[in-house]
Amino acid sequence: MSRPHILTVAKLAPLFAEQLHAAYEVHDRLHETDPVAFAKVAPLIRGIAGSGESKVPRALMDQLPALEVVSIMGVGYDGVDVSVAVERSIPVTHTPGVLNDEVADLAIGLMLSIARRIPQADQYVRAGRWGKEGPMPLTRKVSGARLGIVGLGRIGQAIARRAEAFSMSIAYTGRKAQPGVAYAYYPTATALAEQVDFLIVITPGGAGTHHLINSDVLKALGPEGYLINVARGSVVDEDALVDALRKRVIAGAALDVFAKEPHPSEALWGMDNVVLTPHIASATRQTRQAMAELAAANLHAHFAGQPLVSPVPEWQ
Ligand code: NAP
Ligand code: 8YV
Repeated sequence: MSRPHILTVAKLAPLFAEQLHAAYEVHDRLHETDPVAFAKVAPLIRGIAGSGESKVPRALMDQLPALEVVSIMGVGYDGVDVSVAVERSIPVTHTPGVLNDEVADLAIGLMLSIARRIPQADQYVRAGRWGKEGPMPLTRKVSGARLGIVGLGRIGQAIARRAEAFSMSIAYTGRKAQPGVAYAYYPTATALAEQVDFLIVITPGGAGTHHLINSDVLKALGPEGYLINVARGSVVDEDALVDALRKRVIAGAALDVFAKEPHPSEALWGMDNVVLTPHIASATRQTRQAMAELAAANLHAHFAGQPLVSPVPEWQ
């Protein structure tokens, strides 16, 4: 029997790509790299494979009459137009759960990095400033401080568990209070920001959270407050953030995600009160392996006529 044809819509992790090549005819980003060749194979494409950052818009799905399944190697799938997939009864799958620890670890790492100025301290030593200028200025204590979590989902809860070990007081916001959760709930990000020293953002991206963190939230966080974003760049109004950092409306920000990836605003590059990482929260060999296996397992299940392992909530 002929192998199903799959279109990749991102430069996929080698771990995922290897599994795809073993089982399918893979057309590697052909719609971008060779539109003429793509037009010929488009009618054969039965599956799309992408990453959490991938775009799968209506315009692409409209060119794929035989499309049956979209598998995203990532928990976030805000780039997929799920309403079109639902209209056409095309299941969409993602990789929840297997990356909770990794993303939570990085969120805590970023919080410590910006508060204790660890990357800046490293630069201070390397530039020979310790010997010339003496000790660095004092920094901000994290243990015992007040943490606000915007989005207390799977990863948000993993962050909260780690923060408990730092004796932090924990509060959160979301669209609703969560039954059985003892942390203080605030109905808006602004109300939460007013009450905390560190605000960690870990919601999905997409229209529902677009610019949820705006100038009002940053003002509420205040000149002693720090923002950490490990969610999606779209959740934070990046222009408002740059302005707030320049004017010291907030003390600092640590960002793993940006409005335009992989080209974050250059205004951030020269700032001393930021820590910037290139969307690496889940990027360890161990976790990417687990994500790749789950993303491949979803495709294999679909083509074997088995139940999907981890469909997105809209599909459940
Ligand atoms: P999850 O379990 O679905 O949790 C999402 C949380 O966000 C829920 O607690 C939800 O609470 C809240 N939320 C949703 N819409 C909201 C809104 N409009 N306003 C306020 N809160 C809202 O998802 P997860 O597995 O923790 O993943 C969360 C996100 O992290 C992903 O979607 C992805 O964007 C991001 N992520 C980033 C990386 C990275 O590499 N940086 C890696 C993995 C994930 P309510 O339903 O109560 O509102
Ligand atoms: C990855 C992510 O960057 O899971 C997500 O939503 O943003 C990250 O884990 C990506 O999806 C890896 O393919």
